[in-house]
Amino acid sequence: VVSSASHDAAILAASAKHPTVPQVYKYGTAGFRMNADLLDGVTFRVGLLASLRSRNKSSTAIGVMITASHNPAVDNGVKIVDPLGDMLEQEWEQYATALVNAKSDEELVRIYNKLATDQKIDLTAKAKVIYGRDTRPSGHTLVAALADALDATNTQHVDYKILTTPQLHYLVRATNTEGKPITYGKVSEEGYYEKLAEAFVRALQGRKIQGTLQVDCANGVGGPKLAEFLKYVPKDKVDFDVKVVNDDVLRPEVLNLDCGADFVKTKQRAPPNPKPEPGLRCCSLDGDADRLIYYWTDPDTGFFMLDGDRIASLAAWFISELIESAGLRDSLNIGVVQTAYANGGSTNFITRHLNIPVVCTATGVKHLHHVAQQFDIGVYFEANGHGTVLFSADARKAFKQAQPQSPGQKDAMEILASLADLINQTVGDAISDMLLVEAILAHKNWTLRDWAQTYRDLPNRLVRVEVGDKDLFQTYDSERRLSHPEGAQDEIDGAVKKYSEARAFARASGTENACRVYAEAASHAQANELADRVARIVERYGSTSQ
Ligand code: G16
Repeated sequence: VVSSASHDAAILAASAKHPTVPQVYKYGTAGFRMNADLLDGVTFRVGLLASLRSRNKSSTAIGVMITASHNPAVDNGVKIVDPLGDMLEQEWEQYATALVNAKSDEELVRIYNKLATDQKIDLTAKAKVIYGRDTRPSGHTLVAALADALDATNTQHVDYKILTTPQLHYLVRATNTEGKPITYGKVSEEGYYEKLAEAFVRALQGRKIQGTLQVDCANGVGGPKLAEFLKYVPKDKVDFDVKVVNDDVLRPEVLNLDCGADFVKTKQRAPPNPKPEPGLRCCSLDGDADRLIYYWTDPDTGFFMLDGDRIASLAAWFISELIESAGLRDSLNIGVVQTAYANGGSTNFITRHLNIPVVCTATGVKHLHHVAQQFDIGVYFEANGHGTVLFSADARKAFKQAQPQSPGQKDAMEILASLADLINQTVGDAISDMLLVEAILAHKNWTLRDWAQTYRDLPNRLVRVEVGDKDLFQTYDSERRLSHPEGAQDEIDGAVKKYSEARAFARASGTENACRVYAEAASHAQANELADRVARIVERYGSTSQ
């Protein structure tokens, strides 16, 4: 047990080794994310918060992930994972922001102690933090800053070294449920692979996977981790022919460069290297393997992409059919959660054709996750390929305990139970989502072309606009409209009116120093023109010299 004076002294001494660079920091869409040179002090302070959070949550393990996911290699980031593997509770984001913005070591200690007092945190209680990082070289020193904060606060810590983001989320939940009836899985990376491989075999129920799948790993952590996972798939039970490409993690500069899910989604084309064979089933992960996009190129019609909206509609369709076959339609509800980036074509298909309600939230899986938890089965995906399917405790119980009246019902329940294990319940997980898609395609005996024919996307375009001050842009209505700068929304509305079936919006990114503009319309030419017009409006209103 340490006295509060020695606790303060330990933090002061450690903090002196990890100064922050003066500027305003904000816990954004996915934690603090910026050029890695600015992050040493930030990561140290996040370590302090993680230890407080653990003590605030009955000494359960809290996760810290060091990654900048889709951002360029020079960036890095740090985010906190709550005890059940979901993102840090939003109220605590402001505490993280306050700690990181402290102007001196003394002020830092004051804010830290005030937070402990306000939240009635016992600083002598045990605390535990587990952490991992992606393949960025800067991760190494940031982890050292984090460990210094954990040592200074007497926090037990486990360094899981290089992991995908969803693996760290898995480990947090597994750690906190170990030995309990709600156990999530073995507390190891191996446990993660075993759980997924076992559930994948069960989900397939002997169905054959057609042809080869080429997986572009963005030259990030997904490459080695996917290769490792594949060793766990039993060859005698599943013939899964995967070709892993863009898996070079030794040259940091190629991370996310002209490859990966963000490239494919924003550029709407396949990575140039290796050029996909026409007709080959392909998918791309992002830099920390939590996003997934499918695509193929056709010799006649060219590139075709199946993004997060397509994955959401495929999963919602398949699962609602299974619920029907299992005779559980009246006892379990299902809903889909999307953001403003969801293609209007997908929203129409899900609500009108599948008859499943759709809720729209602000960007960031932390927002979608909480809304999805309100359904027995909550399917949530961002158009960029980040998402998952959540099953409530009632749903999981029903899959295991309901008495099947026919072999068909029994099969449906077994597949549903296997999906609840296969699909990561903590956060979007590209490897797990990929196995889900592969299992559904195998059950339906579908090619990507069959899948693509379920509905028509409205032509759309996403543009990144650099502005003088992105914080001028304030939104409402789940980020579909701008309240500030004044006048900007009226101009956007005026632009949208000029096109048919059109929709457009602008918002400040929470992971990059830029604004994003999305536009969709009846034709590609119109969507492009509208996106350009709105981008010019944003440029004008975002200029600080205006
Ligand atoms: C992160 C978030 C996603 C979000 C994306 C872009 O993804 O986890 O939920 O969609 O950033 O956010 P923004 O438009 O605010 O920059 P990732 O894969 O980079 O961690």
